[in-house]
This record gives sequence, structure tokens and C-alpha cells, in this order.
Amino acid sequence: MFSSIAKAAGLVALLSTPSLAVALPAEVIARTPDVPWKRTGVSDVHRRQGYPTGCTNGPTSRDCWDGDFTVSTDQDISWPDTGKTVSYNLEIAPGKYSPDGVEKDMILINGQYPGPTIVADWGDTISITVKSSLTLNGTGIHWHGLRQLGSNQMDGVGGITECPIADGVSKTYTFKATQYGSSWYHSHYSVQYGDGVVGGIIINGPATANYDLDLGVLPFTDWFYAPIFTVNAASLHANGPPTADNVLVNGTMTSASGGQYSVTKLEHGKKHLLRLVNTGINNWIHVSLDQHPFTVVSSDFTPIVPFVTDSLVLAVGQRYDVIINANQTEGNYWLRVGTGGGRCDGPNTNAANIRGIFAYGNSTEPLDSANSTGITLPTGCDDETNIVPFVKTDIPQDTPEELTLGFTNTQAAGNLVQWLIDGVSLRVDLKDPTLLNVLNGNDTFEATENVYVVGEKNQWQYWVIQQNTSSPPIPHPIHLHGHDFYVLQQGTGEWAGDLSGLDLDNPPRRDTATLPAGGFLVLAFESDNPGAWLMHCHIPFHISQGLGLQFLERSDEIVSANGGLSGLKDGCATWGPYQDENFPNGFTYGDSLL
Ligand SMILES: *[C@@H]1O[C@H](CO)[C@@H](O)[C@H](O)[C@H]1NC(C)=O
Ligand SMILES: *[C@@H]1O[C@H](CO)[C@@H](O)[C@H](O)[C@H]1NC(C)=O
Ligand SMILES: *[C@@H]1O[C@H](CO)[C@@H](O)[C@H](O)[C@H]1NC(C)=O
Ligand SMILES: *[C@@H]1O[C@H](CO)[C@@H](O)[C@H](O)[C@H]1NC(C)=O
Ligand SMILES: *[C@@H]1O[C@H](CO)[C@@H](O)[C@H](O)[C@H]1NC(C)=O
Ligand SMILES: *[C@@H]1O[C@H](CO)[C@@H](O)[C@H](O)[C@H]1NC(C)=O
Ligand SMILES: *[C@@H]1O[C@H](CO)[C@@H](O)[C@H](O)[C@H]1NC(C)=O
Ligand SMILES: [Cu+2]
Repeated sequence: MFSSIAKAAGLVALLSTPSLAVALPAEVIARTPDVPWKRTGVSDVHRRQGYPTGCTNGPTSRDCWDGDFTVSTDQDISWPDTGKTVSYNLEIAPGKYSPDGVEKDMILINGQYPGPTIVADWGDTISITVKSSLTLNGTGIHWHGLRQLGSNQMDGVGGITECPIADGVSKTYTFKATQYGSSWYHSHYSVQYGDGVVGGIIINGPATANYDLDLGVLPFTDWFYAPIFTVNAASLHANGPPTADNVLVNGTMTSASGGQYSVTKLEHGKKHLLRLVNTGINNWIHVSLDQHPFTVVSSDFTPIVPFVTDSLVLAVGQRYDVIINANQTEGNYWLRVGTGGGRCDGPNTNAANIRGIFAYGNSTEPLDSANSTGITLPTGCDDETNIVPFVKTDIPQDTPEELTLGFTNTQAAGNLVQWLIDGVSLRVDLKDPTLLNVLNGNDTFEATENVYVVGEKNQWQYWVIQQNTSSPPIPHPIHLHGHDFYVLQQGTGEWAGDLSGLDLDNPPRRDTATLPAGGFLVLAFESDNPGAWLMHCHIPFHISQGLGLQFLERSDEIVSANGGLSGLKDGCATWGPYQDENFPNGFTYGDSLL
């Protein structure tokens, strides 16, 4: 009963929002009243009985949002109508900056690092004008995890959903926050975000446990002093991953050259929501806060049944929202950070010294150290296993299609490193993105564009990504655009083909999951979002080396479902001549350009 009210409201929301210029056809939104597996929507076990109409979100009612919408609402089906648009301007330009005391030629957003946090409410329209002031580079921003329902051309992926933004040109990205929680945005132009083009995203919404204060986003990233394109060029011809120089917590860290720890202030006696995000490049991130366990309430954009833990591990692209109860003695406490070690991709020179400080507001201790005691962080790079989505989904059993992950290192081509899916290393054409083909009615693609056609409407799609024996046994954080997916199984070795081994009863739902070293990842998503959606390893070096494919989902509906793909041709009209003038001989061979 509850969910049907919410569904109707969500429909009204989209149709009546005047600022959303891209008209979304009702067919796409109203989607699936008849799809049986979703109607379990709200779990009877997890559902709090009797939400009062018009209840409001507050410190003791975080499960409520605004009466019709609660933490039990299925975000695939409905979202509030706020009628509100939040706007931001982001200018991307080169700049020198010293996050950890070592100066680096970076690419900054509005002259700062990390870039400004985008904050909106669940159901808002978000409108962000991105201006490129880069010399001899394109750019484009991807809003990580945002579904882009009805706005595929706002996904920010050069060569697939847009032509890159040329120097001096602006693009306005407009999309609806159909989900809530924590995330980040980043350049999707080759490895460019590794030089600083990242920022946080907060979509305010309900939560599965109560808290008093929201501390915001705490981003973590491994950090290279050399320009990231230089590291990438070497990595394309190297045996083994590059060594990072440091890890930054909230954009700062100490080093032999100075720098400082990140300091987060806590209020004594209050519960604080903290949004952990791995905005990194190569390293997994383990994190704990001395004497303060985490109550975990969300994984990626999915609210989960709360669980308590002393530490968490995040692959690149993953997020956890945690609640910290500041009930200890006044003082400073260490945030401990580890990179996983072992087979996790990429060593880090400063791995042993990565810390942050959490200080109680009236602590008189200096803010550059703490004397708290904590746990020894676990190592390894496997995903957390306690993830139980709060809104329950049961998935019908079916056989996944296999995608084989291979690897080549060609001596004849100067030791060129390439990752392959079913024998193909992804390579896209920045001047001729997939959506331009779709707009022009051209359904012919180059083999290197690695297009997988998904034609069925509102059906489950099952895939198993299998590392084969040619693939070095390291893990990969797999990220899908345009969808959350359900993690049906993860393991080492070869998937046995045993359907009874799949977790179909409310499995973890998220947008980034680890393909274990030398192993497999079985996932499923619903074909409920017509568009061209990239699925790739989120380690920028690996996607640059081809580790990706694109799902062309319901291609006949893409133009109409995405507002006629407005703006796409304008972007390509400015990028084409820019590329021809500045890169007449194309790009470095081996870079997939994503
Ligand atoms: C982008 O800029 C980097 C750093 O200057 C340079 O190495 C790279 O060749 C440029 N590449 C493209 C494709 O724009
Ligand atoms: C991260 O740094 C920014 C800028 O200094 C600060 O406003 C914010 O509170 C910090 N976030 C956390 C969680 O410490
Ligand atoms: C402090 O908070 C934690 C987490 O909620 C709880 O487990 C612990 O019992 C609390 N300790 C005290 C002394 O209240
Ligand atoms: C650190 O040491 C000081 C002085 O010995 C003490 O007052 C303070 O409580 C200690 N802080 C913690 C977090 O243990
Ligand atoms: C610090 O401030 C909080 C209230 O903000 C108070 O409860 C606590 O007793 C204070 N601690 C000390 C040591 O003064
Ligand atoms: C593994 O993948 C590579 C690259 O895609 C391919 O050349 C090779 O044939 C594959 N091997 C097996 C056993 O599938
Ligand atoms: C269709 O697209 C493909 C791949 O992008 C391209 O090679 C081909 O020339 C296009 N065909 C036409 C008729 O434009
Ligand atoms: Cu990878």
C-alpha cells in the first residue's frame, strides 16, 4: 500500500517539474507495476510499522523523509517531487597545489582541491555547468552512481555519452537525484581525475539509523606526485602496477616535506553521520577510528540493515555511510588507514603512516597528533560481506552470460599492456560517441567499442565476469553506469556454473563491486534504463588499458527516453575541430580514452 502511494507521487514528480527540460516519457518512469519480483519492495521484517503521514526527518526519525517517502521507499520506483533545482558552476583549470607538503601540478576545480561538494535533496534536479579552462586536454564529468534515468547524455563519458568538453567551452549537466546518499564526481577523460578533478556528492535523504549531526563526505585517495598522464604512459608499458607516493584523507596528509593530517571535529555525546568515499586510483582503503566503532547504514547509494564494525574496506568508487557515537573521553583519536597490501593493486610508499585525526570539539590537545589506541587493520581487498539492503529484492534464478577477462603484454609493441573482455580491449572514438550513432540511426559499431546489446525491456540481465589464466591475479573494482547491480556471487578460481550457489535472496545492491583476484563476479541488473552504459574497472590505468565494455540498452528507445539526446550534437560540434587542430595524429596508442 505504502509503495503504491510513493510510486504515484514519483510519477507526478517527474512530469510536473518544469525545470527538467528533458521530457521523460511516462512509459519509462512508470515502468513496472507488473514486474513481480520488485513488489516485495518493502520487507515486512525491516519495515517500521505505521509511518505517520507528513512525518519529518529529524535526529530521532531518520528513517522518515517527508511522510510519503521513507527509507523503505524503493528508489528504482519513486522519489519525491521537490520542484527545486540546485545549481553549481565548476571551472576546471590547471593549478599548483601541495596537498601533503609536496607541490604538484594539478588540475583544480574552482581553484580548490577536492572540488566543492555538490549537495542536493532527494528528488531535486541538479544542474551543474562545467567549464573547461584546460590547455590541450578535453574533460567531462561523471556523477558516480547517479542513475541518469532519462538523461543518458549527462553521464559524462567521452566517446560513449558525449564528446569531451574542449578548452574554453562549457557544458551544463542536468539530471534528477532519484537516489539519495553519498557519492563523488570525477573527470571521466582518460586518467585525468588522478590529478585532482574530483569532489563529493551528498543527496540528503533518510537513513536506517538515527544520528544528530552530518559530518559530510570524507574522501580517501592514493596519490601520485608525478603527473597522472606520465604515470599512465609508463603503466601502459610496465610489468606490474605503479607505486603511489601517499594517501590523502579529505585532500590532505603529512609527508617528509610537511603537510598536515585531516582533522574532523566531533561533539561530545552526539551521534555523527560520516560519508566514507574511496575517490582513489589504485589502492583499496581500510579504515577504522580508535575506540569508536562504525554503525554502517549505507553501501554506495543503497540503505542497508545497520551493522557494527571496527573497520571497513572500500574499493575505488565504493562508499559507506557510518554513524560514530562520540561517547568517549574528550581528546584526539586516530583515524587509521591501510591500503590492503598483498595482491591489492598497487603499493604505496607511505602506507605505514597514513592517519587522520578526530577531535572532540572542546579538546585542548594540539591537532597534530593523538595518543589513542586502536585495532590493527585487516589486510586484503575483498568486499565487505555484511551488506543487507533495507529494501528487499528477490531475484529470479537464471544463467549468467560469461564475460572473460584476459590480458596481453605485447613485446613487439614495446611491452604494451592491454586488458581484454572476450578478446577485445575497449577503445572509443571521442569524436564519434555511441550516442551519436544512436541519434543518427547508425547501429554499426567497431569491434573495439565492445558493445553488448541489451534489448529486452524490464528484464533481469545476468553476467559473470571471469578472470582467465592470462589475467594476472589481481582484483578489480567493477563499476556499472546507469544502474545499481546486485552482487550474486564473488569468488576465486573459476565459477562452477552452479546456480544454487547464487545469492538471490536480497543480495547486496550497489554500483561498484570487487572482482576478486584470479576469480569471478556474478551480477544482475534490470534493463529499466534505455541508454549506452559503460561497465569498467574503476582503476583508471586499467580502463585506460581497455578494461571495459558498454551495454547498449534498448537502443530503439534511447532517443525518446532521453529527451531527444539534446545537447549532444552541440558538444561534438565544438570538440571535433578542437581535436583535429590539437591532436591531428590522434592519441597515444593503447589508451582507451575513457
Ligand atoms: C592531456 O594532458 C596531459 C597532461 O599534459 C597530456 O600528457 C596528454 O597527452 C593530454 N592528452 C589528451 C588526450 O588530451
Ligand atoms: C573536509 O575538509 C573540509 C575543508 O577543510 C571541511 O570543511 C570538512 O569539514 C572536512 N570533512 C570532514 C569529514 O572532516
Ligand atoms: C559508546 O558508543 C558505542 C557505539 O554506539 C557503544 O557500543 C558503547 O557501548 C558506548 N559506550 C559507552 C561508554 O556509552
Ligand atoms: C592523551 O594524553 C593526555 C595527557 O596524558 C590525556 O589527557 C588524554 O586524555 C589522552 N587522550 C586520549 C584520547 O587518550
Ligand atoms: C565538552 O563539552 C561537552 C558539551 O559540549 C560536555 O558535555 C563535556 O563535559 C565537555 N568536556 C569537558 C572535559 O569539558
Ligand atoms: C584468456 O584471454 C585471452 C585474452 O582475451 C585470450 O587470448 C585467451 O585465449 C584466453 N584464454 C582462455 C583459456 O580462455
Ligand atoms: C556508423 O558508425 C560506425 C562506428 O562508429 C562508423 O564506422 C560508420 O562509418 C558509421 N556509418 C555511417 C553510415 O555513418
Ligand atoms: Cu582493474
